[in-house]
Amino acid sequence: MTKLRTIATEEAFSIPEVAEALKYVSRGPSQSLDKLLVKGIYDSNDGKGYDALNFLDGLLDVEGRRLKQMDELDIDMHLLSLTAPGVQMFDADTATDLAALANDLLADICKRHPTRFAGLAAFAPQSPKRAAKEMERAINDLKLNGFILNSHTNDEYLDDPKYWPFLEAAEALDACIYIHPRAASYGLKGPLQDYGMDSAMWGYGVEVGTHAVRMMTSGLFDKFPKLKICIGHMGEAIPFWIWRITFMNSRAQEGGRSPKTELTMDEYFKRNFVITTSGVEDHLALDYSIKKIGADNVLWAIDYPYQPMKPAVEFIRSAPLDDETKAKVAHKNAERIFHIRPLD
Ligand code: 1WB
Ligand code: MN
Repeated sequence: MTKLRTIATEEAFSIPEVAEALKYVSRGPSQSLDKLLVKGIYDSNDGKGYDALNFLDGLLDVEGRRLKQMDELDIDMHLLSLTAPGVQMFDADTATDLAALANDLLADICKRHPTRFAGLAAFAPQSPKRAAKEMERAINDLKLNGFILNSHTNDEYLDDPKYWPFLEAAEALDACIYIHPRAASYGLKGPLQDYGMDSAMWGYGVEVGTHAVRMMTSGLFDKFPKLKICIGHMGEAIPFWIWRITFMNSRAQEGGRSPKTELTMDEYFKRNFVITTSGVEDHLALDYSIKKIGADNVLWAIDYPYQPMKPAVEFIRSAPLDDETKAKVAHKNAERIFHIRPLD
């Protein structure tokens, strides 16, 4: 058997300018639930960072230890994205400028290592028209591979028409938007504030799952039928819920509580979404997701540096899948969705 190409699709990085700006956000008056995590990573005084795992070093270092570890573990590629909350906690001008800077630096990394790094471009949803322009620049000039969005912006979601200028741009560019979690929006955060539930343990999935269901139920995908959205963490539990979402949505439509849509919810989920395995190293969940939404719709990811590389690559290599299915999950779907050049 030929060697399995591995393209990891939810791999976080940052730049010093964004890290510095987030430090000031963590000291400011925002009521955002993200402050718990942002303070831990960007403004910790023990020099070690959040949970003593030193995520900040892992985020800022791309071409050094990260690449070396990729070599050691035979991981071909990281698809990099500016880590959550991205630029979405800044004012519109700062966010627009920092997104462009991060995209320039990301494009440089990808150009230096074209077979090892690809990248998702950041953009500032706070300024939708400028975001659309940055998207065009990121794809046409910088040759980046898609976009990263960290769920809500100022507690608002993509079904809000104010954001449609950049959804139109992404659709026209045939570039997928990866919706990564951040902490739950203001209205959703109440019971998630205790016991560490704000973060990846639970709150992140509730936030992005809610975002994705809003997009489907609002009828957004009738407006943007070719828009592709990627969500991580084995689809933020939606594959497991999709039968019930579909059934109950059709009842809500009949009762006039949900807008009429051209397709059913499960049809939108299969047509407009792909999912990644980030942070869910569970063969049973992988098998179920492939059977439920199709082998073309599931992509492998690590979630570095929040998850270690080694168990994630062992997870995909040892997955009980036939060779063709495994190749799709490990690299072929990523090549198709994110326009990454296949190996000759
Ligand atoms: C963690 C996980 C933190 C993720 C993150 O900060 C992200 C964590 C942005 O485990 O604390 C993630 O992407 O799963
Ligand atoms: Mn992640």
